[in-house]
Amino acid sequence: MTPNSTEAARSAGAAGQPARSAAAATLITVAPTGAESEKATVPALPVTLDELVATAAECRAAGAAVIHVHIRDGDARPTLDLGRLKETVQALRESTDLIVQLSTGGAVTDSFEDRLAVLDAAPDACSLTCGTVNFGDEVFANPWPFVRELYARTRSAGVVPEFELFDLGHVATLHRLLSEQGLPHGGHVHCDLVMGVPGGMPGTVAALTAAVAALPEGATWSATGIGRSTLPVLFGALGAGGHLRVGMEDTTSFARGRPVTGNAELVERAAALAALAQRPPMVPDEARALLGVSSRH
Ligand code: KMH
Ligand code: ZN
Repeated sequence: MTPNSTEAARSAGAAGQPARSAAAATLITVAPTGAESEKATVPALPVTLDELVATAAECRAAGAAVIHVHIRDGDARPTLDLGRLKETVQALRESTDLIVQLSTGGAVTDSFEDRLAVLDAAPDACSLTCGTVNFGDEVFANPWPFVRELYARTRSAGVVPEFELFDLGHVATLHRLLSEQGLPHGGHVHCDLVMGVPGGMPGTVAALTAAVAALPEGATWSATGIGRSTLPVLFGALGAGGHLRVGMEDTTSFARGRPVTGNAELVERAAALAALAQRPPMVPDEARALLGVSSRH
């Protein structure tokens, strides 16, 4: 174990600094598109660059600080085309001050090679899933050698990872990563609990509490509940001092029998509930300070 990794195992806060834990303000991430829903069945899903940029601006105005990005091709199918990813990063940076977090999860059909190459689009941040999980009828594959390689590349590329945790075993893998390689670029560990995926941990307050208790000391976290677990997870996360991820990647229903009309209404609802909990949304510059993402200027 290197001195850096020893420190990481002890505390996920930056070395020599107090751990940045439960915050007074709420970090809201919007995940507007995902790779699973089809435009034909969900017309409000942003799939073109223009739709994504418009959504990003609306969600920023509603209280989002981070955008978790999956892109689509000309036929609205998920793609990891590097040219399109670079164009998307540039367009989002020009039109908003949101932290741009590219998905390295992609779709379940994407190759490991293409998923690693996402970092070449030079985003501010990326998702990094810490293990394989059944994903409905599919498998979202994240074997240890891939996770280890992706983490090493985030460190050398200077991209801040967000550790996506779909199951308690993924938390164990996060500890293993940190003890082997040390802290991420930016010096701070931030996780996202993705709950309620058929095959992953359930979207319940009991599961959230267990996962949070197992996180590295000093780590911050957000949570999102897929489908009908959206609201239980949102309320549980706010009550437990966590941050929030919302968006049409995770739910396409606003309420029973009422489809989401756009991502902004999901962000607006999260922001209103966070304000009610006396933890109003943080702006992107505050999120940069929390996550260790460097300022663009
Ligand atoms: N689309 C899922 C297979 C991520 O973005 O990093 C993977 C996913 C996770 O959405
Ligand atoms: Zn995603």
